[in-house]
Amino acid sequence: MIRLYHTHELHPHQCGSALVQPIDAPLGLVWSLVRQFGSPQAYKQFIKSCEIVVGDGATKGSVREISVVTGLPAGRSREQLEALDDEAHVMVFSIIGGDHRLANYRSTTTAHEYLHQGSAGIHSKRTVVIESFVVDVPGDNSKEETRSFAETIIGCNLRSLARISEKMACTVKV
Ligand code: A8S
Repeated sequence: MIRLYHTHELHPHQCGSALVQPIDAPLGLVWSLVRQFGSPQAYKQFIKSCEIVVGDGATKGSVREISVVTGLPAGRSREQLEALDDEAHVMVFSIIGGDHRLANYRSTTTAHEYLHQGSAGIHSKRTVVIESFVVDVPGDNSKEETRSFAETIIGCNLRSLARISEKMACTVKV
């Protein structure tokens, strides 16, 4: 499953990698945040606003226009939903425009549930989210710079997703 969705062929001028985020919350809850193509700001903290400009935000081909918070080397990004599978828990989107340096960016996010065996035989449902990406390396940057830039943003997004999901899971429990 992981090999199927997170193995990408890289052209010589591209880079990419995959990040893994364990979350102490059930898959259904985590997925309900990830799957909202029209509301990435629900957990992505660098996004100021998002508008669906093509489609309904749930079907392949939908396009969103996001604006980014100030302080980043970008203002806007136009992104297309390539796949949203609520059964397999897979979401793929690509960046198709904007005033930033991530050309031909494509990211795949999958979520997987596992049973955590706690002390005293207490079991809880936890989730692992994996996000991988491929992107062109701009001519004046190295692969390493481009990869670490994207990884920094994705890492922040995934930690925020974990924080919010765990908070919501906690609220539901009590
Ligand atoms: C995502 C992942 C990334 C988003 C990047 C890498 C971006 O939204 C930000 C800064 C940029 O310079 C590029 O899942 C862009 O959102 C925060 C505007 C695309």
